Amino acid sequence: MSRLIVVSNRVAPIKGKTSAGGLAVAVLSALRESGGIWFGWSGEVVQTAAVEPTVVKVGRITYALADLTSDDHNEYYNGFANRTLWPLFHYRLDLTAFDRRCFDGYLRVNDRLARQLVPLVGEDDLIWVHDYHLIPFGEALARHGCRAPVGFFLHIPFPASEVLVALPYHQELLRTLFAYDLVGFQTDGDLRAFHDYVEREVGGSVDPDGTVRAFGRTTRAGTFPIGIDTDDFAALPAKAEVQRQIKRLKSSMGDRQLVIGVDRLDYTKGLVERLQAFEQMLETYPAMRGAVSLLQIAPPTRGEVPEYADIRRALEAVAGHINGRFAEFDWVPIRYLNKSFSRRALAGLFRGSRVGMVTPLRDGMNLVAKEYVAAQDPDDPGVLVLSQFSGAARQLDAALIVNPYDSVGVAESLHLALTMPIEERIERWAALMEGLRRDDVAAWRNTYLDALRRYSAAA
Ligand code: GDG
Repeated sequence: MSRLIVVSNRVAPIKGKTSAGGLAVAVLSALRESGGIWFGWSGEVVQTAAVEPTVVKVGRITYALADLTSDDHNEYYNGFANRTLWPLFHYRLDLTAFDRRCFDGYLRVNDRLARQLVPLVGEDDLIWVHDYHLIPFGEALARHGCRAPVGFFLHIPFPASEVLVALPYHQELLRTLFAYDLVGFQTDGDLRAFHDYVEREVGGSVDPDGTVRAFGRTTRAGTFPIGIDTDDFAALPAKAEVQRQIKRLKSSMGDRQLVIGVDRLDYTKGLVERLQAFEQMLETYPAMRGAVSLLQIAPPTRGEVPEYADIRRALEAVAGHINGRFAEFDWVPIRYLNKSFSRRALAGLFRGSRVGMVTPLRDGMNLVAKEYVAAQDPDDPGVLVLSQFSGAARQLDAALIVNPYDSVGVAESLHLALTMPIEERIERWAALMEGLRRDDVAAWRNTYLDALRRYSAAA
């Protein structure tokens, strides 16, 4: 079996348990199986970046870590990746910064990282590059003489071309995607948007077999929806420490029901709209006052990007407003926690909650939706309320699908979820779980890597 090289902006912690999220779980098990390298940013910002990455070998996995200078960090990471591509690809043109200097920094860092990786690449290796930070990485590899097969997977949405073309250098960026042997997207909608861009904006063409031609180059593109390690997640609530925590949660709630939301504190996750829909539910259904609380966990991320401080303030204000309006001396409607929990603790909180609210305004997939379902008690499962704008909604159609902008509609669905008879809850949950077991993270990884091997052998 050829050796795998995974490239992502951040590398999972080398030491400690694999309590990491979806990407890390998928990648680690593949690397353990075939042996290989995980290459990415060390997380360190230094004055002068070393020419070679730091290499640490643990079992069959070699971690290769590169540092960034503070200019790199500002222009590549905080700048073009998180202030341009992230908001733009999530349809937030109003929050998108257009700064050529940051784009140049992004290209420069991609080039340098690729140059650092090339000496580590062997003849039979297979390279898998992840996400929006690293779109030009494949082209940079080729520039530095790498001939190994290289695939790319985009974890976030691919936007409609009307949105994408607002980026002044969209062609310069998008042509680099054609250096890959395979470009993977989360959903058919993302793939369609990519095809549409190719055909209508740059006069390219798409063959029925998935071959895409543009800029005088050829690549393949397909849909590979990411999954979770379903059985592993489903086993977490049975652990003794998680059982203890579920008990504690239940005794804090008494007879009341809990609705849970878990999201990085990000403006794409629809947190303010979610709280407003919860408020709407309390307004429309007064019997719910005192009977249900929303536990919102929102660990802060990307604190150096100003838009993230804004969303934090907005969320605090709306949570405060709702609690001020409805709270009683023995009940608060919103429990808002601005910190992170262990994976196990999250599984316990999911298990203890009657409803999981996953209502992003845009999301490539959303793994929390899948984790919430996997953590449920098969005999008494909770209900998932899921945004139509998440990639997950394409697969999890037995959830209650909502439009997160429609607070009245979300409030109705939430009420329906809270009052749903047990037979219907079990039926919906079983249908969701069947899909999650079939399309798990191993299936995602294997389908993608098989396709990459096939296409690169045919090229
Ligand atoms: C990107 C795309 C796509 C959250 N809080 C805590 C915690 N988490 C974990 C969740 C989940 C992961 O982080 C978040 O994954 P999501 O998929 O929900 O969202 P993004 O971070 O935006 O991920 C997304 C994903 O990539 C994969 O392709 O689905 O669309 O945006 O696993 O459980 N984990 C722990 N403590 C927390 O407080 N331990």
